[in-house]
Amino acid sequence: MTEWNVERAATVLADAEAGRTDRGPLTDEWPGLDLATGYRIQDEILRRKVEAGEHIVGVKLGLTSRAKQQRMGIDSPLTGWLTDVMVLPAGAPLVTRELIHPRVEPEIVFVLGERLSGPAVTAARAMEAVSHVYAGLEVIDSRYTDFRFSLPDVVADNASASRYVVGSVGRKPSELDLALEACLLEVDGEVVDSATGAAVQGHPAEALALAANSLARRGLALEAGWLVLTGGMTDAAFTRPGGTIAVHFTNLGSVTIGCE
Ligand code: 0L1
Ligand code: MG
Repeated sequence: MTEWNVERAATVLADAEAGRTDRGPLTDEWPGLDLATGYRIQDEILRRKVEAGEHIVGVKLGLTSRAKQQRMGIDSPLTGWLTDVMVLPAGAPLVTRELIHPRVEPEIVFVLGERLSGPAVTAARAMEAVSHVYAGLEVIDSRYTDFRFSLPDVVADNASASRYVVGSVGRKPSELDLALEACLLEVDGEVVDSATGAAVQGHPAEALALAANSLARRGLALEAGWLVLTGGMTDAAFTRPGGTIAVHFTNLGSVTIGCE
């Protein structure tokens, strides 16, 4: 039997993504997989993507809201990497056959005007680093069958990252009360869920601080110009070819994804 290690796990997950095939969680076969090793696998997959020409454009948080934690059965937030290849330009279709089983969730997105480096970053300090706030839709596509995973599994799988769309309305953080910023999630024109920014760790700034402090434990920081997806505000919506998923925010505008 082949031993599990970081390189092998990275290859298995990268192959699943490239081949659009899901698989069982790593921990079914590697019960000793811990959180720190999960992040080493995540970083190894990123290293290979960068070597292949992708550029890091930011970070995503996952499982920052109660809705997401309850749905996935995991109560710890996590971080993952965003690259330029994951961007879905506004108006471009989501081609579902290019992915495994994509789901879509509404997010509040920060663009950083300055570097943000932990430890001990507070929500107030985190917001000072934010240049603009946007609406977003994240497309998640776990490489694990039925999105069944433990925390080390989903960390290794880059927090199920797949695609994301950022809205066109950028607001200065001082113009908004982000805890009260509300969104409606629509599937095929019907409202299926709603939330306010308070769903994300009480305030999305807390999620941003969490990302900076979590990266600092690995000797990393959030860089100026990066995007930060602060985590799904509601449960994720299922996609289907021909379907449309939209989010409408109070002040941040709307974002729509049409699925093919
Ligand atoms: O697949 C998942 O739901 C885990 C990633 C979490 C995404 C999020 O909460 O934004
Ligand atoms: Mg998300």
